[in-house]
Amino acid sequence: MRASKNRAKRGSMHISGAETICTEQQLKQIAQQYIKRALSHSRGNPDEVVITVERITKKPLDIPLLNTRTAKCSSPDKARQLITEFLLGAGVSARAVNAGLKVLYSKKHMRGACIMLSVSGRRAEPDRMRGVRVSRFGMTDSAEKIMTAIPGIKKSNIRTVTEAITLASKTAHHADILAEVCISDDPDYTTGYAASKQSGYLRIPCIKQHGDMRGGRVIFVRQDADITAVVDYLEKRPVIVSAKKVRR
Ligand code: WAQ
Ligand code: MG
Repeated sequence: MRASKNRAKRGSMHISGAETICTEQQLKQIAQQYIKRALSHSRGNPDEVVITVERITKKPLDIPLLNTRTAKCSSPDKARQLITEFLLGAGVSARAVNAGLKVLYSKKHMRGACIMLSVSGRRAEPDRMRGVRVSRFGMTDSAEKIMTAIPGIKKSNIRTVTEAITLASKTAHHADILAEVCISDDPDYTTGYAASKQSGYLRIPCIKQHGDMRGGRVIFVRQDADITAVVDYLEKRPVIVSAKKVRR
């Protein structure tokens, strides 16, 4: 689902988006939920809502759910420090960390993610205005049950966190991806995350100020990554995140 608002002269503004994998039987109910979501979003009222449904013919790849931790963080400054430490630990260069932070805290708003080369800090996504939209991912029921048991997550936020961890688990699974950082563009959602296969999913509270409409996602890839293959994996490869393979 994607919802957007028309703005005079400035083109359309992205309001919200969501994606999942479901059975044919679940389709009607999920489409209804997505339309409801599109029409009641904190970023505003959309002028256009697009629902795309596609049959998956390839068997989804079964990948593990990332482990979750929550950082102690009480300000965006501290969050920047935590993000920096996380990324350096994942093998991202200081130069690429700074370039990534610039994109994450920029006023420019994208619908998808920036793909950044982890040594040079060069942006490699084919369309810089749109970014790369990670899609075709879902979670098994047993993994969803684990999500509801994570301590410290408000009930009303479980859906957001579940979707973010599913996306992050898919992203982190690719061999050419070193790490990902995300800040929600919802003005009332101030917890972001950093994730990698090695370190798991680190929730970062107070990553931005309440009321801030900015947000973004940056995916750091190996300097010599095959970008076309990475983008194809992120956008097209069906993936199911399952709990049975959780690493502890
Ligand atoms: N693929 C790539 N980038 C995306 C996607 C996607 N499917 N969805 C959103 N983005 C980018 C886009 O630039 C948005 O502006 C930005 O990420 C934020 O998207 O554990 O809600 O959907 O509590 O607002 C984090 C949860 C929630 C942390 C993140 O992101 C936690 C969130 P949003
Ligand atoms: Mg959002």
